Amino acid sequence: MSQMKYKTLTPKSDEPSCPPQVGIIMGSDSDWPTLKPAAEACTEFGIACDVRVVSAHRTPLDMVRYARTAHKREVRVIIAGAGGAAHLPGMIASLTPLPVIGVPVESKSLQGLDSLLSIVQMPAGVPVATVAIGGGRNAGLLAVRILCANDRSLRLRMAAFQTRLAHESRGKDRKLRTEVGNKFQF
Ligand code: RP5
Repeated sequence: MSQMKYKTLTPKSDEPSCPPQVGIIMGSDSDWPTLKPAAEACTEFGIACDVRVVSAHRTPLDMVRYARTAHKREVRVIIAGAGGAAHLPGMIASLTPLPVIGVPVESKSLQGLDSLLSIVQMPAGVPVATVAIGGGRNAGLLAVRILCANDRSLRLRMAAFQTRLAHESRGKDRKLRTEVGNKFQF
């Protein structure tokens, strides 16, 4: 089982510290390896996040308190990861006005298909933006994009990130073409 190394991730920068804008919660500390890339993605963009274990089944009252107070603590996006029955993201979405991103955690018996279906099949009126099974990094990047809507400087950083991603992809294209060349042309 993983160890939670820190409760709040703060960006390494000279910017004045501000309350965490992204709340990252998970059903158990065994979910942390899946959610850690979300925290790292936020940190890459200078977004502080609050990291908590809050269980829909084991600590339901803590879950309610967390969801009801997150927006008052200036959290703007909640990332919720869970595995198996995976009720946490949906229950949080039913209690908060904030956008919720659900991360299905890979389970031992069903490889995360149970988590995915549980998180993604929300009733109309209570949305959860669900990423892929194990998609912690994309959850973090999506949280950053949501914050981009009201933050020009963050938007510029996201655009620079996308340019870098494209550059890396073209590098892979060049490398593959160099290695494989026209071996497969007849
Ligand atoms: C879920 O049960 C958690 O989100 C976790 O993915 C799964 C197993 O939890 P542990 O038994 O590892 O605490 O609630």
